Amino acid sequence: MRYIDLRSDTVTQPCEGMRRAMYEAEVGDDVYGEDPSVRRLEELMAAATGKEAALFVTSGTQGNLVALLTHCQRGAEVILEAESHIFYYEVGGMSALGGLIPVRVQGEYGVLPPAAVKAAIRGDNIHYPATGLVCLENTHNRAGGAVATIPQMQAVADVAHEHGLPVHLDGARLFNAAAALGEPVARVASPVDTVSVCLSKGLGAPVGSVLCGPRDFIARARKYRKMLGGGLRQAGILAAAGIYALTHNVERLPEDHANACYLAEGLQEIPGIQLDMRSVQTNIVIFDVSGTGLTAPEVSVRLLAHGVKANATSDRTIRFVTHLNVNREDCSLALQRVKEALGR
Ligand code: TLP
Repeated sequence: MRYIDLRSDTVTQPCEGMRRAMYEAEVGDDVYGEDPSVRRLEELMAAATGKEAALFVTSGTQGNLVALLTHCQRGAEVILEAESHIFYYEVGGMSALGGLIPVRVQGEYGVLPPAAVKAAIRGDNIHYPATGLVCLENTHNRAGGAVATIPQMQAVADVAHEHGLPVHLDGARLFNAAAALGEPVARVASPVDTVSVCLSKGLGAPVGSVLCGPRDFIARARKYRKMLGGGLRQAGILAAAGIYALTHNVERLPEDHANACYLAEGLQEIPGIQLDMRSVQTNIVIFDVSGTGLTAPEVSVRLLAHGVKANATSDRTIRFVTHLNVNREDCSLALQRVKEALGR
């Protein structure tokens, strides 16, 4: 049986053109700053996000951690959305390795309310830890790929900046956000000081993220990347895949969004499944299966037996993610298989 893999947009296979670009990549030792392909990727991403400089890192997790370490002193509080990836899925690295304290603020569809952010900023009191940073996430993973608009991001950034705080954006799927908003990536990133963008999600590269921000910030970040073991040598082989992704896989992102919408519309017709169409804005569909009488992990096992790979994101919810290796036909077949798996 051919599996339809909807676990994540991280599961894509590099195409032949991408593999050829990797094979042919010009390389050098990037710890010496001598890898021309890495430099080119960093220049391209800095330009795309409208930031002065950029740093190629191994993963989204490393990009966020390097950013947090560079922005904050140990013991500082970091304000982030309650269900943010940095809090939920990054192994607590900010606290374990950075000595940083997460301050979770409940968002709506992943969007932080500016007033709640303001209320979470610490005042000047000898007893308090200092607030060091405000983090945003766009698109928001656990909010079902929901998008924050530029004015929504700007409103939070204004509060942070008024209090002298920098703003970091977990932009793992920033290109999806920009595609959904119909805005240039740089405009979407304009409210924030720094942004980490993943190449290995919707863009389809096998490895890598890029952290972008002011030149002096990136110079300091380079040292933290080295500290975390992220100083790679002939990394141009990987950067070449990223350059290929940026030049070939950005314009097709709306296709993934349309496929997610198609999946969502089909899923909500299936008895026992509940879904909030308002959250379906990009390439992620999170749906509640509790009406089937099964738990989400149980449904996930049944789906696998019927040839659909998908992750449970809680006891009640399953996540489908579309990407460049699933087309409309696969989505249609996936819906058929969900019905079979649930005996509908
Ligand atoms: N997300 C992965 C899993 O970790 C859940 C996925 O399959 O969606 N920020 C956001 C918003 C992300 O969704 C992810 C990956 C990351 C950061 C971390 O990126 P990597 O996996 O490259 O460390």
